Amino acid sequence: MNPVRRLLLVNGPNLNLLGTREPDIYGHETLADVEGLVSATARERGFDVRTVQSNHEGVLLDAIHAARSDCAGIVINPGGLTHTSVVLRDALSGVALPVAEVHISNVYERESFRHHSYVADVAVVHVIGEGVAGYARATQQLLDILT
Ligand code: CA2
Repeated sequence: MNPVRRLLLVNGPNLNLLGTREPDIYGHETLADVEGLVSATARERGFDVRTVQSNHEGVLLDAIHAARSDCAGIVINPGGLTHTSVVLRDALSGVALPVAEVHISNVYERESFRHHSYVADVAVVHVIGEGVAGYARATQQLLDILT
């Protein structure tokens, strides 16, 4: 078992807008609520959580690279980068940590350009379309693998 008891929570572009617009798709909870939920879920299992949200791809890549030295796994909602970003996928596969992919909405019931994820096959956990609560389930499933 990895002795490191920390997770990295990554939220991609535009997720800082959670709770402010499009509540019919993304609900009323804010990014702070998401970060609090994941932190509380992890704390119950003795893990702490480092959070990052950015609208800049390189910032996300740097945070993922840094996790290699002091995190045991990554919970990520890559936002729209899910459907476009080979470099994000390469960063996740490069650090070789277990990854949980979360989407608040059911991307498979939305536009066809949301049906493909570059992250899906480098993730070991996938929670799609369960709202913000899906972050807690993804965290639990990742911790089940790690502990
Ligand atoms: O359902 C998800 O969690 C998504 O990752 C959210 C992304 C979208 O591009 C993916 O296809 C699915 C978009 C995040 C934008 O979040 C907003 C939240 C509130 C208001 C506006 C945007």
